Amino acid sequence: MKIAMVCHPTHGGSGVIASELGMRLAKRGHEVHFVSHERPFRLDPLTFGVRFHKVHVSSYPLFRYPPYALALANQLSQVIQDHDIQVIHAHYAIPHSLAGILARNMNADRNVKVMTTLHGTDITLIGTDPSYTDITRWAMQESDYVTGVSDWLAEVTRKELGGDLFVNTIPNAVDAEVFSRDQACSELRERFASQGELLISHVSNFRPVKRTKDVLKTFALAAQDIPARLLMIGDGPELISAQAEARELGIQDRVEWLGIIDETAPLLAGTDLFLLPSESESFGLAALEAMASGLPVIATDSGGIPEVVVDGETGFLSPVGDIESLARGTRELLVNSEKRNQFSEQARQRVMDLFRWAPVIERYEQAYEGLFSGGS
Ligand code: GMT
Repeated sequence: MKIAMVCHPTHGGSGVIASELGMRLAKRGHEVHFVSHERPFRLDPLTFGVRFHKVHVSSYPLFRYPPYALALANQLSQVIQDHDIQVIHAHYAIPHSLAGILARNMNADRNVKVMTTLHGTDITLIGTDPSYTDITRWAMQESDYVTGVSDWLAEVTRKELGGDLFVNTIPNAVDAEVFSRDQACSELRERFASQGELLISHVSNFRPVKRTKDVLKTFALAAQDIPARLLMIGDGPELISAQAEARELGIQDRVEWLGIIDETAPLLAGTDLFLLPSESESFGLAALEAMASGLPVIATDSGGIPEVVVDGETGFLSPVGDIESLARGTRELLVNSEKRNQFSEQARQRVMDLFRWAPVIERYEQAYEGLFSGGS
């Protein structure tokens, strides 16, 4: 098939999923055209069958807000015509799905379909913002097919936008060869932890929804008398206040701020435990990558996280903001290496059973085919 993939190119789970999906579809013989304002960071532009089309947004002085959605729709329309695109697969509702619908309608003489994959904040934050609610609902109704990355997200979407909306869950997946204990780099581990020290990791974009300060508070309480260090991977609006929090908690010497890292796999695999105390996650791709790397995950019992992390089996889940509970689980796995290893194996096994790419790709392929046979 000829597919136009639209996603956010910056660091974030939806761009990762779109890139990994697109490259795999290309390896299976499809022609995949990525359309965005930058090349998505996980997209290898040399992948056979993959093309990247950059969206140019002109900044005319009259435009206080350059109309990216329109430039995207225009570029999509050109790609449809130049490459006989059959499916526009939009990751994230606004503006991608909307631009896809515009481009489809601009080419009404062609049989182009729009599939939208919802990733979470496009519904929970943007879709519930009164400035965007009606247009998000309309974009979902006008999409030819809508998928969501967890049952929780599908349910929330129906609740927020209308009970009659059909949202099929196709979960996220992870490359279990790239994210694997086998990728652990001992030099990297030694750089951050001395002999006998344990390493806890956290990866996010440090936005309020990630509750970055809870990572620090949990670490401070759980590891107050345990030799352990914390690796903070990522960057975002809460970085400065989180660094201030680390100083206030007196743990600044035990925390490494590593900034954005494109390839986290060798680093993650060299750590022992992963923290994700988010306010909400529709899925929690960071947790899935950690589990594939053999890390038990300490997370919150929020959103779609329980569909990924099993409490008492692959990690521990706590109520949002409950630092004592988060710290209790963290501490238990820090002091009990037997349990840590058992959870590590179970985490990896859960990924292998439920979240490998091969079956997920097949489900997307079936959905694409169904768009034309009426049976998706
Ligand atoms: O929230 C983010 O950090 C970015 C956002 C995105 O669009 O990249 O993440 C959402 O999509 C990911 C991939 O499906 C999910 O794993 C994340 O849970 C989801 N984030 C939230 O729901 C907060």
